[in-house]
This record gives sequence, C-alpha cells and structure tokens, in this order.
Amino acid sequence: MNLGIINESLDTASAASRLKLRRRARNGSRTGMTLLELSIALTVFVVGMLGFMQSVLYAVALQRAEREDAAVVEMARQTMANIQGTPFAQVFACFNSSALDDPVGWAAPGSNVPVVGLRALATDADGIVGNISFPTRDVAGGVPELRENLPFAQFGTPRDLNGDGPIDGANHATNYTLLPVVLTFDWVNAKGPRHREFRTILAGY
Ligand SMILES: [Ca+2]
Ligand SMILES: [Ca+2]
Repeated sequence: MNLGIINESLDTASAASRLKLRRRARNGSRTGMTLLELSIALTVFVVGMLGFMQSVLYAVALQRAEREDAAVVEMARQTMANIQGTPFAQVFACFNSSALDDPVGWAAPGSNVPVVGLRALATDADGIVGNISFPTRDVAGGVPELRENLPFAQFGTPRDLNGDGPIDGANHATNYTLLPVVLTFDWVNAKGPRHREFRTILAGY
C-alpha cells in the first residue's frame, strides 16, 4: 500500500517535470520567434528610416537647386535691364571683357556677373559664375574685336551686324546696328555642374 502511494507520487512528480520541460521548451521557442520578429522589425525600421532620410536629403537638394535657378534668372533679368538701360552704341564697350575701351568717366560693369551664394566651377579662373559675351575675336593684349563673320551658333553669326549688306571680317565694335548678347551662368551644386544661358539680339534705332 505504501509502495503504491510512493509509485503514484513518483508518477505525479515525473508528469510535473515533463510539463515543466514542455513549458520551458515552449517558452524557449517563443523567445526565438520574438528575437526573429524583433530583428525583422528592426530591419524594416532601418530601411524605412534610410528611405525617409534619402527623401529629406533629395527634397533639400531640390529646394536648393530651385533657389539657385531663381537667383540666376533674377540676375539675368537685372543684367539685361542694365544692358538695355545703356546707350546702344556703348553696350559693347561697357559690357565686354576688356577695360581698355571703357568710356571715359563711366563705371563700366564689364563682362562679369557675380551671383551671391553660387559656387563657381573648379575650372573657373575668376570664380564668378556669370558672364556676358559677344561674337568677338580675342586680340592678344588688346580690346576684343566685334566680328560678324564668325560661325557662332549661340550668337546667330555669321550675320550682318553693321547693316551694310555684306558680311566681312572687319571689327564692328564702333558701328554695329545689331548686337548679339549671350549671358551664361556656370556653377556647381550637389547634382554636379549646372549651366544656364540667356540669348538676345539688341538692335539700335
Ligand atoms: Ca570694356
Ligand atoms: Ca556687315
């Protein structure tokens, strides 16, 4: 009788142990799943954060590019207004790259057009992003010649610039009746080198 009670107690004890072991095993398995889920959640979170940061950086770069474009367009508008406000016969001398032909007593602006906040290209010698140009032939150590016979697509030449009919190879700096002008802006931002160009042909009346 006593032995039966002991056997029964042993059976009960071993059943309790098996139950504990099963619970431990189940708990262990649940812990494993939880870690896996946590790791997946972390991966999703990190990927999501990276995507979000990338969109923020892209939006900031886009906003900056738009601001730069607006600054360039505004500077082009102001420069064109200055050119058009200058007596037509003096435009070439006042806005070309040489100071040697500047009208006496005038503060000729020259060909440089700075734009605040824009970074010039590494290859830009003077570090100024904007430039005014005409169809010229450079003369070493002298004033550039205004020419009508040079094949410059951006200026629409060859073209008769002094209105005498033929297109010749003479310097028309002092007798032009048409004056092609091109404003160029070259700068660099996060997207790389940027270029904007504005063209016009002024006519004297
Ligand atoms: Ca000049
Ligand atoms: Ca001509």
